[in-house]
Amino acid sequence: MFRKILIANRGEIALRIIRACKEMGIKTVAVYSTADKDSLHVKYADESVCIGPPPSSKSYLNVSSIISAAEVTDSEAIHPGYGFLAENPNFVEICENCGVKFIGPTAENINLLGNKKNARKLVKGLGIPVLPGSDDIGDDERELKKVAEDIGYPVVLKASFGGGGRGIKMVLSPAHLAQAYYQARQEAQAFFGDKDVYIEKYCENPKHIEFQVLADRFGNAVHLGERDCSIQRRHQKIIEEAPSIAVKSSMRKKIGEAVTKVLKEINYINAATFEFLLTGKGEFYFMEVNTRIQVEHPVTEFVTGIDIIKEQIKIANGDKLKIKQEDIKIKGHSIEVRINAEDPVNFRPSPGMITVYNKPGGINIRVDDFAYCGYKVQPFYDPLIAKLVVRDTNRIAAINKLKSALSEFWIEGIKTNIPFLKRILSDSDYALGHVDIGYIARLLEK
Ligand code: MV4
Repeated sequence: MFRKILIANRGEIALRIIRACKEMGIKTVAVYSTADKDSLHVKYADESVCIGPPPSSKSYLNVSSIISAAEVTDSEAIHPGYGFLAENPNFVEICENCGVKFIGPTAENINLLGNKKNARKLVKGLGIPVLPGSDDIGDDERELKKVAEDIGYPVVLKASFGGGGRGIKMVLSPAHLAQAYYQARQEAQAFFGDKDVYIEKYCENPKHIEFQVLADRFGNAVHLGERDCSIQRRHQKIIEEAPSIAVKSSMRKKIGEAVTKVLKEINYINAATFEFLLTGKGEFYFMEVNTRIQVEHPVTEFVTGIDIIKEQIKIANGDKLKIKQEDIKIKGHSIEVRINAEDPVNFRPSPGMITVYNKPGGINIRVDDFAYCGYKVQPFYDPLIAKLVVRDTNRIAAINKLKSALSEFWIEGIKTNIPFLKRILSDSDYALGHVDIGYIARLLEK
């Protein structure tokens, strides 16, 4: 097993990875920007290296600083966490060329799935349902018009290299198609450096369901069931749960088997998440694959009992996946809320000094965080300061446990979204499971 791992990230995920390493007897190296010198990930790691000034572009995205840090500390592997360099195939290649193991998929895996149009074509060919659309639309406006007519309006235009909600345009009628198309291409070029876009039928009021998967280099792959991540605002997830009350075990088995088949087919290695839209009629449609550990992985860990970070490390080390699909049982119901340093009314970031920090405790209550009393929340990064995750026997019990735990969370000095989270947890539509990707917009209209 690796002797020492460098964690190329900050915040709660850096701490989460350090904990997994400690339990496995692996030494850890934290990297940090000057703004993060007082962060817990720096204090809890065995060693730490400053990699630059506060802006991410000069620190957590600074490839040469990070590689140098790995070399001077004799680190054998790098865990990228999520965001930053986690899905950058060039970084993966640089790591491998420098003799440092990247804890994640291969550069080839990321290249293949990072192009959403290609990913759609690939999974479609392997029997996974995709929305009606076109694999290839050239530069021809007439052809585009015809494809849209065949699909039926409304349609969406998506950037092949978009993702996470960026680079998607809805078109309601033929009159708006051409303009939307040129605008979509121009924006795709500006944001993602590639103007390629594809077209799909627009899916009305779906749930966002995603499947967690793990695969080793020997062709073994398992799925850990799904998460329901429908509660989001402007493509930022707020509440995630596992399992989804809208997914029957027969459907879980069917989709799970299909996604593990894709992984085996493309020799995928490590953790991945397959995102789907689920319609009110119970139809699944593939959206995209995320080739990283995700923020919301703890809900899956709670209902399966599997430590996904430890599995990632073992897979990267070349170990054979010991988990068998038939041994994976979904037990109870888990819900996670994301606690952000933001104004609960206007959602604006609220950095500053935390003067009181008291977190909840109890059986089946987990807090993944990195703050403490006296810690200064920095304005340069993601506003996520903690994830509160619970597990109980069923969804209603989990909601009640979460409400109770949230009432114990006591943070002063900065504003947090806790009041907004409490409002959702007390909403009758939420309790009834009447949620889809438009839920938050509707709640804010109430
Ligand atoms: C869609 C869609 C409806 N129909 N595709 C947004 C994020 C990106 N991964 C894909 N997204 C969507 N694709 C079709 N054909 C609606 C969305 C979407 C969405 C998806 C998941 C969670 C939240 C969302 C919010 C707005 C739009």
